[in-house]
Amino acid sequence: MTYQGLLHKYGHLLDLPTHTRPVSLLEGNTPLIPAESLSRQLGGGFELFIKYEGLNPTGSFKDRGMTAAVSEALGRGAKTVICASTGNTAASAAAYAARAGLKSIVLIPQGKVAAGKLAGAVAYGAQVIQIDGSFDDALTMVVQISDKHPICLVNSINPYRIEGQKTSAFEICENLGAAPDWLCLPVGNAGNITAYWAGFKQYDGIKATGLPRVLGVQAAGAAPLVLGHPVEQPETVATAIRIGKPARGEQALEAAEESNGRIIAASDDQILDMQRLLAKLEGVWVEPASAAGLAGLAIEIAAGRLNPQGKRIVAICTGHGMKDPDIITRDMAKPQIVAPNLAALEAVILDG
Ligand code: AN7
Repeated sequence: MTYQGLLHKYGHLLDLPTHTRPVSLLEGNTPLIPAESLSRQLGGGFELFIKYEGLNPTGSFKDRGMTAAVSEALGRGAKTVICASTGNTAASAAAYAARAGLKSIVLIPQGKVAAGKLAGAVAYGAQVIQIDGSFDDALTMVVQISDKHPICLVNSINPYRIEGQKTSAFEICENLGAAPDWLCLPVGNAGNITAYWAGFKQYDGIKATGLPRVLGVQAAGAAPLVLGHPVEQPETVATAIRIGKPARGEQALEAAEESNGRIIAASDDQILDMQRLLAKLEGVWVEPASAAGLAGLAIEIAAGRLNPQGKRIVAICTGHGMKDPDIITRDMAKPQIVAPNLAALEAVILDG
């Protein structure tokens, strides 16, 4: 049977109200790509898979939660959805709202949103508002306005977002036949780590697939869950996770503790090194935030704190590299310019 999207496939496992009216872009069903070269580079002796969430319709995992949240909002009779966003949530909310015939409003931190994300929100017809402040300021504002006016909040505070995002855990268990030993993923506002943990627990309850240990990774300049206190001025090249007061921080800490895992920080250099390594070794180009989970894995293996031998590890790569092309191109040398003839081409590509 042809694939009809996440609510069609997994709706019976999600806690959604009966008024929900499915709005889908056939999100989910993303590939779990074996990463043998990267596994070898990290010392070898273990199975590593990349869950490539950048292949969702708007280029990030946010589409899993957004199909659920916008479907519920539409069924309830909402006319407008709103979110604060570092970019990916904005693009996703705008796309699903467009498909549902709803108005979307997105609040983004000024000047800190990757080009591909902002362009997406504009293309899908959102009202885009830049806040002279951080993501955390923007989130406070959308919570306040949706309390006061009939505007539906679609940040991951919205419980249906979490319901939709559980589906990735279900897919991993189905693909592998069991939960992996470790799951590594980036942590920003902490909705995704919360959703994975809930999803793995639920699936284990149904099919006894076991549970992974969870390694959550924040950017060092935006690591409130590692530091144990909010970060007033978060700063990182991984703008998607430039978040100082995660809405679901408590649940993220619980997921780490219950799973016998942990939340750690990776520096911007470690994140960017992993972004390049993944692209060069595996042909998988992700945005910086999406490389954070793998960067954290590399840190833990190198420090001897995580022994991967004989283990099966899944890294969640949350968003596509094309969302943030500037990161790659800003430091590169301009491509060589060659005269339009064979001899000139031979001169630059043949050795000696
Ligand atoms: C690529 O779009 O918060 O821990 O406003 O875009 O569930 O927040 C994005 C977050 C990881 C962190 N990877 O997930 C937003 C936003 C990418 C992201 C995260 C985000 P959460």
